[in-house]
Amino acid sequence: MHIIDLRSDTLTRPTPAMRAAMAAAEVGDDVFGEDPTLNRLEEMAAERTGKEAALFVSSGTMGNLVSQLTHCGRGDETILGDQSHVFYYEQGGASALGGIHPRIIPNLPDGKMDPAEIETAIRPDDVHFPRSRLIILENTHNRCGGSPLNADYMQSVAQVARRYNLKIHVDGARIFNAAAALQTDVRSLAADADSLSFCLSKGLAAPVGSLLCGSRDFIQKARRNRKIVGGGMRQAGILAAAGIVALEEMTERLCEDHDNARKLAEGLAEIRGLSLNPESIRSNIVFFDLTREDMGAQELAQGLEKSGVRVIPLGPGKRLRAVTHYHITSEDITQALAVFRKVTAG
Ligand code: TLP
Repeated sequence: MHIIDLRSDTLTRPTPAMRAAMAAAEVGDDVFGEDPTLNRLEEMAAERTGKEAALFVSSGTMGNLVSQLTHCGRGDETILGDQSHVFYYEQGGASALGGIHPRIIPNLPDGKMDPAEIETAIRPDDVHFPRSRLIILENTHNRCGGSPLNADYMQSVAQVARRYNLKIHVDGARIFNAAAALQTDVRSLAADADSLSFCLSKGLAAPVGSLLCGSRDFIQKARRNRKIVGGGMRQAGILAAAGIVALEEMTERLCEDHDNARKLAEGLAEIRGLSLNPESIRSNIVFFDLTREDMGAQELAQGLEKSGVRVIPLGPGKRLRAVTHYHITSEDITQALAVFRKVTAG
């Protein structure tokens, strides 16, 4: 059976060009700074994001953790959204390992946090309070339906940050999706960020890795923090070689994933018992809800799975997620919609 796996874009497997590049990669020991392929990837990442330097890390989670450890000391506070990946899905790593305190404010449906609410959350200098240090934004915003944050919004948050001498970190796991959705480049979306991490191993289809980007000084400190969390890798050029192909060949095609997500959303919206607004789909993530009483999200996901379509049910409720990516074609979406119709009818 042909499986249409819409659980995540993290499922993408390396392309033939990536495998060839990995096999041929020139490598060295990166802890000595001697892996030429890795050094090249870091230079490319810095260039693409408009930052002075970049650091290869094993995952998006590690990029966000190392960034927080670098911007903040023990007892410092970060301000982040209640739907953010850092808050929701990263085991509270910054608190567990760095003694960093999270201050949660609500995410709006489009993934933003109201700049006025951010400002209100910033602590005055008082012995009772932690020190506010860092604002964390997410672009695109995963739990807010893959919505992209534009450069104007970034600027409005940066104005608040500068007024109070706070830094901004962007969890840009899918920043190339954001750039594709907004028809802009990553540089302009990153211009107001002090640091930005992005993933090679989601829509860009590389097997492993993320890049943390920022000033030369920030990245030098981040390199120490990567080492302390066990992230100093040796002949990582094998992985970087795939990452270089990802940056060279895979960013321009992301709009295909977005078109497929929109097609999926439009089809799902027509199915009785499912609810979503296709107009809100801006990138490759589609959240939808079951409106019927007699079926839960787990049950629907199990029914779909039997017919070769995989989606993720979110907890025990009525919400599910589908994500389009490199291995999903427009025909797959047509076929997946037919399966959805069959399973929801039966
Ligand atoms: N997201 C995964 C799951 O963890 C939910 C997914 O399937 O979407 N930031 C954002 C915005 C992410 O969506 C993710 C992964 C990460 C960071 C973490 O990346 P990894 O998995 O590389 O640690």
